[in-house]
Amino acid sequence: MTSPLGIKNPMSEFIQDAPRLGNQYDDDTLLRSYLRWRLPAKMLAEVEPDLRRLGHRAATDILALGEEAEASPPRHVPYDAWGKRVDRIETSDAWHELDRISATEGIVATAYERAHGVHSRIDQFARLYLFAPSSALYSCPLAMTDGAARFLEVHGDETTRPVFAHLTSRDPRQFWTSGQWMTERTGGSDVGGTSTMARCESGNDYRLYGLKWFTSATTSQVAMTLARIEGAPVGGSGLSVFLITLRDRDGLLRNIRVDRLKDKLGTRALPTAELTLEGTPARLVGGTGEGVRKIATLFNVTRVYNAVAAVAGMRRAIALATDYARHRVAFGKPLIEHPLHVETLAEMGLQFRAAFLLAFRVVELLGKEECGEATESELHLLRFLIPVAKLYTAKRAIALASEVIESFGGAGYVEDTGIPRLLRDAQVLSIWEGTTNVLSLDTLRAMDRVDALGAWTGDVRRRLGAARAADLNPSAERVVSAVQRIEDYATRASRSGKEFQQTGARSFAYAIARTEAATLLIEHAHSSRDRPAIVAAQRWCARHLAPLVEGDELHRADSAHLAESDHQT
Ligand code: MFK
Repeated sequence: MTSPLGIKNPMSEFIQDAPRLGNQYDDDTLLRSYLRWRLPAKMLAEVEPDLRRLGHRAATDILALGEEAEASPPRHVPYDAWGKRVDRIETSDAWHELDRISATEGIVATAYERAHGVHSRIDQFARLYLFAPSSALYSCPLAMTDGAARFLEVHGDETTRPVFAHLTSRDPRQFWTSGQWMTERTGGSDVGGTSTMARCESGNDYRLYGLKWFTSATTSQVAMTLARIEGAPVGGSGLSVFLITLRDRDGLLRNIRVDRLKDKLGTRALPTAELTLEGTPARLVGGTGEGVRKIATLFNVTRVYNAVAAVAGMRRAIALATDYARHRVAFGKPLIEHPLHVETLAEMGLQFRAAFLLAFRVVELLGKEECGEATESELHLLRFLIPVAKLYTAKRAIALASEVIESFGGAGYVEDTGIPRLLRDAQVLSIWEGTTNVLSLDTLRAMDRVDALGAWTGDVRRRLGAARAADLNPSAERVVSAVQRIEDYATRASRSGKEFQQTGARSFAYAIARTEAATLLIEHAHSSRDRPAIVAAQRWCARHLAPLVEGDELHRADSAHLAESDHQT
């Protein structure tokens, strides 16, 4: 370009290259290394072509559909042209196509076919991991569908078997998704306060009356929800679980009014609605009462989805940032040649590795549990590590998305680059399916009646003992010390009472997450003997084993001052 004065300015011709994505399976060295480590070679040879194909689609047609769905958000049509209440939720063609693809790719079905026994969940979650970051959050209905399928598998009967078959089908004409309607106006955390009422019609057939404040994926064919049968006691134990078939043969909602769609920070392609149940027909599943305990079967699956979706989002953000850094020139050379930028990318890579291994650790345990092959100790570990993995990966995904935005400079802050979406969509991960604090307290709950902590410390020590290597031993020693600190802390906390425990619960959950991740990084490095894996284990153990919060009276009083919550009114 030449200025009016005739001076040629080379900088004005500088155009940035948009970041590009390659095959998301081939490019993901950690995923491939992990699968080589954890899967039998024969199984990997069988599933790898599917994963590679999906990795290609995640960077091509699925990515394009996700972008199209994001650009055409859902619309609520309350009335038809003649004034009849219809409550249609219109979604884009791309959203429907993502539904069909998720069926044919077996994103849910693979888990229930169990073609590879205990390893089937690894195969299935690897598919979700590739699909999720391109899918405009179609992973959300799939999470609830999988949770509902597991709930029906455990608690259902012959009348719910056809629904289970739909939820786990690979045939797009047969495939159904399920919603999970737990949140009411009283909040998404305190589910025991549910006020939806269930009136019996006959046998297990009921009608529901109430208001559901957040219902994701309202376009699903069925939904699982909680309600209190008339006369049942207050609290979570007085609730029961119900299956709703949303529409009649004409496609109209069955006594469900859509009050409005939510206007959300992110997840914009996902129809999230407020609904009023006005005598909605519903089927009681799993018997009366103990609804919170029963529906935990469902939300423990969706929490694993959350963890895998979080690490998938981290990996996508890193892929974009790394490609950009290779092309974006500043101060005379590509960003990737600037030592401080490399350091920033390396720290992101380290955070991602730790979070990835933690998420897939619970995937492995879930697979064992579902195949009836988990030991009692592994069942305790699964219960203990699900909230830990969910809360930790969610927080890391948000922090990493923010860092990646910054690594794009101003371009990362501009909507039409698509980069801000990384953060908007990540932010929900620490909110839905249980907030960080609710899940930190759930980690304590998991230790209530069984020695889950003892199961975990024993497991970590045993695994570290089996992963000895000269270049990893100093790291392993640090982890052994961290385990001891956690044990001592837990003893002090339980002697000091509930308030101490609850005050420190978040730091406790983080310490478990980081120590479990450290163990996994060491095991992975020990098995792969791969230089990045060794460095990751060493760096993680040197820097990231977390301090614990002593929640004693003085600490709590000081916190109250800082939080300004000590004002007497
Ligand atoms: C891509 C990823 C997409 C993800 C999909 C997103 C879709 C989002 C749509 C949503 O619905 S978001 C809303 C999600 N809401 C939650 O996740 C609920 C968060 N709140 C909690 O988890 C609370 O901790 C809880 C509601 C469970 C507290 O309720 P209570 O009634 O105070 O619990 P209580 O009395 O401690 O426990 C009742 C029973 O449940 C106990 O068993 P017992 O009856 O035998 O004593 C508990 O042990 C059991 N329980 C609780 N949590 C459990 C559990 N059992 C197993 N696993 C758990 N996690």
